[in-house]
Amino acid sequence: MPSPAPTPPDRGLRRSGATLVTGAGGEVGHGLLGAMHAAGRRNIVAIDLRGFDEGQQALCRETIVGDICERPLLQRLQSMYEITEIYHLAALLSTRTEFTPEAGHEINVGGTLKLLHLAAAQARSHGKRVKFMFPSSIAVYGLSDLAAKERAGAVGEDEFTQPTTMYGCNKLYCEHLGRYYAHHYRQLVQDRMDHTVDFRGIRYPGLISAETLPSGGTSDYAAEMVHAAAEGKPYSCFVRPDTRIPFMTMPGAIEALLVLAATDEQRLSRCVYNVKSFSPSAAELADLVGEFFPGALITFEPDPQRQAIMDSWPLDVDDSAARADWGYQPRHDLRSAFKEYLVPGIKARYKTL
Ligand code: AKB
Repeated sequence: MPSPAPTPPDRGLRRSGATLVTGAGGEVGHGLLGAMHAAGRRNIVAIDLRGFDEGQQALCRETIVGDICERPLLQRLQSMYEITEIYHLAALLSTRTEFTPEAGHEINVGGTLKLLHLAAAQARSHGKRVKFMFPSSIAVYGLSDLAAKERAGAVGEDEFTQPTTMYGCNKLYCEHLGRYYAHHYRQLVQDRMDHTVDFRGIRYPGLISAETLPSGGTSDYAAEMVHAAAEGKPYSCFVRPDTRIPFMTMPGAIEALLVLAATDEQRLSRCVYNVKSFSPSAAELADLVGEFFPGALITFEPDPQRQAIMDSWPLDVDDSAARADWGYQPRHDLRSAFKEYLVPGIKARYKTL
């Protein structure tokens, strides 16, 4: 369904100030809209290919069901709003992208490029820099085999960036695109406006949400395990019990994004940061699920292809730069993630006693 033709602004009317959130109906978007509204923000324009429920609509100035790759939609945003912040969450995750790599590239890279261009055009039209918040991923890392993964331990932002998935390639390239728009965009033209975009990214580990079900990620086994237990359903885990990668809870992920966004740019030594909270094995996750949901029935039937992706992602990440530059602190450790967030949240969602 093509978006409506752009509505030209009336003469004399100013465009409304706005923060744009793409992929707002997804896992991160769901929590981000709530956190922004709770913080008193009333200028959110939310876009998603999927519809929005009434609760989400109540949190936003406007909700738009549309494709960020469609030019008419981008032109309408340009004519209607003075956008000073963009949270670009729209993406096809690692597992889903492997079935349609070219489509994944179109969405993940094409969409990001169009939004970076919108940010630069907005900055030139209203004269203020546009803050562009970008959720990158541990998928940008590629360890050659399990021995290399063990040896590497907690990897730093500039190590092992040889992704083995299209999604990881997309995220890594978009980090470079963001850096280009922030520091080198149109560097040879005379009428260049310096630094139109303030690009900031976080390389998220696996994310576990109590409020939403994961969709299309290779790290989804952690959240799927917990949700299945809460519904009283058996769960067949698609990775080995010894599989270990970094994770964090959704509230921790959203808090980190908002803290980074609010940090004075002078304090930042880099565009993109690692963050993490805990790095459990799949077996340790299953044990905790069994402790909090005694009837949980979890088995392990590794899918060799998805296991290979997991084995290329790091055991852990070094988040010292985030801690030093903008005071990042994990919101939960593994046990408090279950006790304080996941178990009460998921029991409320499924009304499990
Ligand atoms: C995925 O599993 O693809 C994502 C990610 C780690 O970026 N959740």
